[in-house]
Amino acid sequence: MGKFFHKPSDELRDRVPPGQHLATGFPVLTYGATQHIEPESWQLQISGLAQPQVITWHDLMAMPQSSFTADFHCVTTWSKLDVQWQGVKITDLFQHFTIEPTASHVMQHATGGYTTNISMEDLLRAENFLAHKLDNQPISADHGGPVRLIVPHLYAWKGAKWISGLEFLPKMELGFWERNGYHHRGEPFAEERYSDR
Ligand SMILES: Nc1nc2c(c(=O)[nH]1)N[C@H]1C(S)=C(S)[C@@H](COP(=O)(O)O)O[C@H]1N2
Ligand SMILES: [Mo]
Repeated sequence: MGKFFHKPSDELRDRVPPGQHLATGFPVLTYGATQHIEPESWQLQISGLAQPQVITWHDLMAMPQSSFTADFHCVTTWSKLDVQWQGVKITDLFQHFTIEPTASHVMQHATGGYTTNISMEDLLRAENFLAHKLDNQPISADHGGPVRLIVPHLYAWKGAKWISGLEFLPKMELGFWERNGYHHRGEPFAEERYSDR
């Protein structure tokens, strides 16, 4: 363990949530099999309480592109600061379809069957994005390429790798880890790791 994790220095400590250690490198954390998807065959299905539609790789590339520097916190206690991504802001993506005002929550769906739930309030923030580049390169399959969701203010399980759908819901439903005992929201500085139900 000592080889792979180290204690944060003083100036970084306030960016590392309680119970977390800095990881060296960028570990891969996947439940189940890595998905291999060609960019040209990637699609995002918009469903539920929204105008149904399919967003293709071509559509995504035509949207405004942004660069992001974001801290990454895995609930298994490792964090990585200042990860460099490129992609499309959720606020820009949401210009492309209408969402019914009764939609309060969203289920993220991923190829391979992973799901994770998030509230509209937590999803619709300026710092959230669909990522397609990591360190200036296409995201590798292990890290969720060609497209994954990143929600920097929540634990990283709240961003689906190989994202394939956003389903807009009238109330909270639980995703894969949330049904298996993880917290419904997952805010790292509040250590929202496990469900209290
Ligand atoms: N589709 C899918 N997305 C996922 C996961 C997964 O198993 N499948 N794991 C989550 C968890 S727990 C974490 S910490 C991050 C890990 O991303 P990484 O493998 O790029 O480090 O992806 C999240 N998104
Ligand atoms: Mo994680």
